[in-house]
Amino acid sequence: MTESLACIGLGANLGDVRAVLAAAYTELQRLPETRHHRCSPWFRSAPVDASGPDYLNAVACFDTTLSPQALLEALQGIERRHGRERPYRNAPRTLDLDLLLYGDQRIATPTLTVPHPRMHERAFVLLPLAALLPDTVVPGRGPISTLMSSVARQSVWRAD
Ligand code: A4P
Ligand code: MG
Repeated sequence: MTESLACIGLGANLGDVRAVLAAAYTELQRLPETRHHRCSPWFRSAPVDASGPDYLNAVACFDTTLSPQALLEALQGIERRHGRERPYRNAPRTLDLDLLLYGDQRIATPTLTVPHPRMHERAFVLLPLAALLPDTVVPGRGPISTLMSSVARQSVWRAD
């Protein structure tokens, strides 16, 4: 199978969020059929469309031959190991791992939508992604530089 660049959004707003994000990135690096891992700086932001404490967010990218569905299942396995519970949509969470981009593919199945359907309107995704891959073009949405100008009023700040 050919290799694709996968981008993962990491977010947490419950518990020791720094430790959780660091552990999650380590687990991503250990996934089979993945290589060339890199992680953005970490950013803090107020919850968007949600409540609870501020979030810590980052984006990780790697090359992979895992299929998008296999990768989603691997992400959900990591979430579960970190005690993720889903009492209601957008509930505060110990760890949220979203598949943001998978190469330049557009995917719409009952369990997986790629690009992630809300990523283009969220500064807490776009800023870390741009820090890592400034030339990203979000399929169906456009260049990340253009997308960032429309979220400039959302306050997101570097956490390191
Ligand atoms: N699913 C479909 N497409 C995808 C994808 N590309 N990546 C399905 C991951 N999952 C995808 O997700 C529900 C279902 O979406 C999964 O079973 C999967 O089959 P979930 O993580 O269980 O539920 P959720 O967290 O309620 O939804 P989601 O989509 O993760 O929420 P959002 O829209 O990502 O929002 N504010 C700040 N500042 N920082 C944040 O990180 N995160 C959210 C979550 C809200 N506000 C936030 C942040
Ligand atoms: Mg999620």
